[in-house]
Amino acid sequence: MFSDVMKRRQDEQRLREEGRLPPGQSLTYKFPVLHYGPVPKFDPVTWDFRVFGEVQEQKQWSWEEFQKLPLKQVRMDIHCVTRWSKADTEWGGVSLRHLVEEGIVVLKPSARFVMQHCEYGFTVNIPLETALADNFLLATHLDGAPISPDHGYPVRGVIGLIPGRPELKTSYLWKGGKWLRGLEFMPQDRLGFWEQAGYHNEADVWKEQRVTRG
Ligand SMILES: Nc1nc2c(c(=O)[nH]1)N[C@H]1C(S)=C(S)[C@@H](COP(=O)(O)O)O[C@H]1N2
Ligand SMILES: [Mo]
Repeated sequence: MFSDVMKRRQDEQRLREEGRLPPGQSLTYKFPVLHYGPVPKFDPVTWDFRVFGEVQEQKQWSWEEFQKLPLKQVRMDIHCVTRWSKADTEWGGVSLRHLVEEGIVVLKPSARFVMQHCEYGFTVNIPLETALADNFLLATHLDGAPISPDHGYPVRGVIGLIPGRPELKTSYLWKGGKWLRGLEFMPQDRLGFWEQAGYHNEADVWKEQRVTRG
């Protein structure tokens, strides 16, 4: 409808003025679903979350244990490489930064990159700095409700733009793995699933780092 188009244009204009709409992006009020392969079934009995690689002590949390980790809320705008953006999404979940600060996860000095390991062997790589930033969350909730199955239930990595924090690098949403089952801390970078397929390794939304070979 005409008024919907007008509202979107106004919101886009406002976000642009606030420095919240990266180049080539347009606003949506929906939440599109994008991934490779089927949506996995969740079994709370067999599900676990592993923390391994360059850590002092490996972890293997059951779903019950994972739910007891300290919770954090983060309000972010999310930006998809397919050119839609969604403003003011409220995520709840576990902050890796917080786990490290609390000594729940102790990293070795050699840890420099993180591989997110998801169901079916899907992987996404990010630098440690990105994984430890305030705008990366191991999210279980969106806008107060558990994440829906097609958006990654029960846990997904999510990365977005925190308004007023321009110093934080913002990556496209694909840098958050849905149906996340573990984090591997690595001394060197390795490419994840989409990165091997030609998606840009850095994925900075302001630099429009969408694909490696354009
Ligand atoms: N496990 C898994 N996570 C994934 C993907 C995938 O194929 N498998 N695709 C990524 C891509 S390309 C995008 S754009 C976002 C989309 O997240 P959404 O479906 O919640 O919008 O998920 C990312 N996480
Ligand atoms: Mo994507």
